[in-house]
Amino acid sequence: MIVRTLQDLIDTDRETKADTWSSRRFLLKGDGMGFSLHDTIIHAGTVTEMHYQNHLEAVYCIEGKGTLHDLSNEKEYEIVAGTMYALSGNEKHILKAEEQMRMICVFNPALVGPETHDHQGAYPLLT
Ligand code: 9YT
Repeated sequence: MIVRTLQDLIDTDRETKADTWSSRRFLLKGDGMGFSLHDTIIHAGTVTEMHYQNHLEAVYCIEGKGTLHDLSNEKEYEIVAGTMYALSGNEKHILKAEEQMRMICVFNPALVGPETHDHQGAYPLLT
């Protein structure tokens, strides 16, 4: 069994910081669960373009408010606490955070640890 608190992750190698977000990674590939589980803060007033070409991601918003723009079909969605989105088709997308947002993110396959976005807004497939 694995038991961790958010405090166990902060300012360790399980926290990855980018300009617009900070990702605290509860579960990674090495934990052997087959997915990774993150508690991610999206900073207020930021715009992040992402395109996870090598991973499927589900995102559950538990705090804050923003807009999700699906660039594959130009649809826009309001994202508030209690809303989930799943990038089931590896959709390229833009997240605009009107307020600080807190998201629970699940990645399949699991991230290994230090991944951050490349120039396309993707994570590399690490082994
Ligand atoms: C919502 C989102 O995708 N934010 C970017 C960070 C990423 N999800 C992560 O690694 O936690």
